[in-house]
Amino acid sequence: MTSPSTNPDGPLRIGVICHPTYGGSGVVASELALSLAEVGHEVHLFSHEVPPRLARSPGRVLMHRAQGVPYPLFHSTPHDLAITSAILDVHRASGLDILHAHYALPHAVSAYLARSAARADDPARAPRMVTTLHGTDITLVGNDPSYAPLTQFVIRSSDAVTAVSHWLAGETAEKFGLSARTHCAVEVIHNFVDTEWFSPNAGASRHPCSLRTGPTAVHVSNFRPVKRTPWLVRAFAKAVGGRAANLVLVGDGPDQPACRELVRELGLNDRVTFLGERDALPELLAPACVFVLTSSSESFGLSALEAMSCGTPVVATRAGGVAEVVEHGVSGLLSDIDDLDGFAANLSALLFDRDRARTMGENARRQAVERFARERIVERYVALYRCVLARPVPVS
Ligand code: GMT
Repeated sequence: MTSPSTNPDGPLRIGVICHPTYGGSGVVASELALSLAEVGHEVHLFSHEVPPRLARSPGRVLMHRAQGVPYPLFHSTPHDLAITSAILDVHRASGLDILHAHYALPHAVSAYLARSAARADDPARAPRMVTTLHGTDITLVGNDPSYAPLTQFVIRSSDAVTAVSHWLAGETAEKFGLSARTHCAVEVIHNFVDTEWFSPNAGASRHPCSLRTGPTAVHVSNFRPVKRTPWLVRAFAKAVGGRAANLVLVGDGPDQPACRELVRELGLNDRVTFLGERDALPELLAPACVFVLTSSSESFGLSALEAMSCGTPVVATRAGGVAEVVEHGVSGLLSDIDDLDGFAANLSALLFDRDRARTMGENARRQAVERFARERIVERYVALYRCVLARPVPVS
């Protein structure tokens, strides 16, 4: 493969670093890696496990599962150091042009270390470092005093920084004191969806609620407190008020036991289904009447976009960047974060007015295709990589 210095439009060698857990940042990173490989770039993905979206695909991404070795002196095995070593190994063997870290911690730290080591070997060959901020790496974890100085340092040290929404870019600038004058500006590149895979035609025959009466709402998340799934169960109970309707909860995480208990308490056992973690998302999203999201903070809401792409309208709280994805009154209905009555009224409106839900679902699909289709957004990342590579080699 020729280097970008000899062919500025040629294929790039890209290292993507991400979390392998069920969660938006790992999904975006895996889908991006697969899309980049599909158009001819050489893509390496570094993580301590194979991310589920990569595992289900035959795409030509070179997976490096770096786990490190346990040692009695370590409290826990430092995967991030093993990942850094794996990146360096690949770079020394075949050369990497770009390291793309998804979620600031610890991946931007690994990218920074690998870039520093590569610069010590040969500054002209060292990869450039792009960091994509996803959400809680800025709003909760990265901003915690125990990590904030390092988060700020790696963001400022990146060759380019992107955020998945304007809202998150604003939060980053405010919390970490970035100024376009002294540091690279945070570029907003919204998340994307594969509109062919997440399609309104995704099979409905085996949907878990196909044997039940009444319309169905679906929610997908990792059940962390920020998703407020118990709040969702309460809002659902209020929205249906004893009428026949169903709630399907997909995913797993810390708040799932509390949700199960609440469902029992509210007598909703026949109406709420816990499916756990699933890969067959289009088949679960497309037949639903409405997708629900009740987060207290949400930088983008990838699962809402995937539902929209399936032609399913969204009822959500107006948290963070959600309003950049869901247009109130057009592709769904939004309410204030603590307005349980408002959320329940919106949910009730779309569950029990099929014509309104259908119209909003059609709008949602159209907006997903027009604004968030995979190909166009992936091109923006490639343009950013090329822009970063066109800059002179840094002196230090
Ligand atoms: O930041 C997180 O909470 C983790 C991350 C993930 O890996 O699930 O989610 C964030 O990144 C997604 C992909 O960019 C966004 O769609 C989610 O809105 C965002 N989550 C939050 O902001 C809570």
